[in-house]
Amino acid sequence: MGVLNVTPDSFSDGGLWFDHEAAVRHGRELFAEGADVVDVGGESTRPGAGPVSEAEEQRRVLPVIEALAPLGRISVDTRHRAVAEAAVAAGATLINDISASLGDVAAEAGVGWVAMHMRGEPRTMQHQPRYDDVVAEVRDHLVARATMATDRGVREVWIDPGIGFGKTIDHNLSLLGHLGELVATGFPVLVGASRKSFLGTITGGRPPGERLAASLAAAVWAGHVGAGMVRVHDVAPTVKAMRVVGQEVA
Ligand code: HH2
Repeated sequence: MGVLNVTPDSFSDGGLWFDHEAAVRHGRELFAEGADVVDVGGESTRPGAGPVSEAEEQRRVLPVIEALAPLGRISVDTRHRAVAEAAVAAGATLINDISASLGDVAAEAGVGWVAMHMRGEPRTMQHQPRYDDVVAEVRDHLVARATMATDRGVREVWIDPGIGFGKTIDHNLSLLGHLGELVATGFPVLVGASRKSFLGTITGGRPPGERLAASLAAAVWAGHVGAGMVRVHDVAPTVKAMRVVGQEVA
């Protein structure tokens, strides 16, 4: 899954694809580089980000989705019902939902759904997040949401631990280290670790543009332990790296 942020303020690529033509060009590149899905988002959810109006979010993403949907599979990265519905009408077939609350929208629209775990909301989620057992709490929350959506008739449900969403570095590392426990639930797992700040911290304070090696390590690890999809900014190198992990041993 390639990331396409049509925002002025995303943490690693804010402003780069805010212009419509630039966004469509980048989406085409992501497909050409080997993305199976391009994830179009119009609201930054980086820690501390404030909300965007639904009208503005739609204005950002809908024309881009319309332009890219004929070229490949589009997901819409939103936590807002009206945006998700309009995005599906514009051609998206997967709702990437960081609030894990739009399962009924996916059911009604007959599209796939990603349920991501987030503790709190973006503006405040990094204020001292606490868990007794982060892996069990995230897993149980996601399985409950995913089961509810399956019962409502959503046929494609992904679960995602929500790396960096209300989590410390240790929480992120525990979730990655125990990703197998999410895989064992039987729901396909999506992981988004690309360029996130814990990778910068671990590698000595690198800014987002210098986190490729760390991002590839996280993607390769996730694929190795059974994640079915990784959400990344750097599609071409990730596709190459994942191809190495995906080789069968004779
Ligand atoms: N992370 C981000 C946004 N959407 N969706 C899923 N399913 N999983 C994730 O880990 C995830 C996500 C945050 O990254 P990004 O879109 O690059 O930044 P921003 O929120 O600043 O636009």
